[in-house]
Amino acid sequence: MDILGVVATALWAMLPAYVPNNAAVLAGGGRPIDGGRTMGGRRLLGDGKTWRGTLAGTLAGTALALALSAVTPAVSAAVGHSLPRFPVLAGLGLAFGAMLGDIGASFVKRRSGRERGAAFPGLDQLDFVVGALLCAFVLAPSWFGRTFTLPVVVAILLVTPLLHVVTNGIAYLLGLKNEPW
Ligand code: CTP
Ligand code: K
Ligand code: MG
Repeated sequence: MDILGVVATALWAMLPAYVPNNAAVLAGGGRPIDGGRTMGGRRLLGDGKTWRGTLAGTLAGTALALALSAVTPAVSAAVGHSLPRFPVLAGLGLAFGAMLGDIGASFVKRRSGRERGAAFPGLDQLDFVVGALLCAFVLAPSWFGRTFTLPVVVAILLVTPLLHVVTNGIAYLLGLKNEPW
């Protein structure tokens, strides 16, 4: 596969993992997952990780995966590359995994003394990628093996931080997010 095909596959396959965090920003609020509990004097996760945001993000990413599957042949023809469809478990794994990765990062941030909203460069940009890939591997191993070849994974790791910075910057400028990360 040429480099454009690799990048197109990387972006396409990760769309169901890119959307959940943004959906959570729009839908978030309500009861925090940690219920206010603390560990070592600091919140377990913090008020930024809620049940509603997590559910909304997971549903949005899974729904997007199903919608993308319906238009895969048309988009593949348009871009001239054979893009993958998303089995339900692959979409669910990518979406829920993205949320889990983000939640895991908040756990790490709180343990390292960072308050809600504090930046953790590197972790902020890749937490959801690691979570999404791990979860997709667990829930849809054969789809994972077919889709995420080594070059595709490398492309994801290179392109995602860039996309993350741009989309979060836009969300911040639109007043949707309190911090641009
Ligand atoms: N959000 C949510 N549930 C999630 C993830 C995000 O409700 N599982 C919402 C919250 O309103 C959160 C906002 O999306 O404040 C932005 O998400 P994020 O930047 O991940 O959270 P932060 O508030 O910055 O908190 P943290 O420092 O823990 O990342
Ligand atoms: K985050
Ligand atoms: Mg944040």
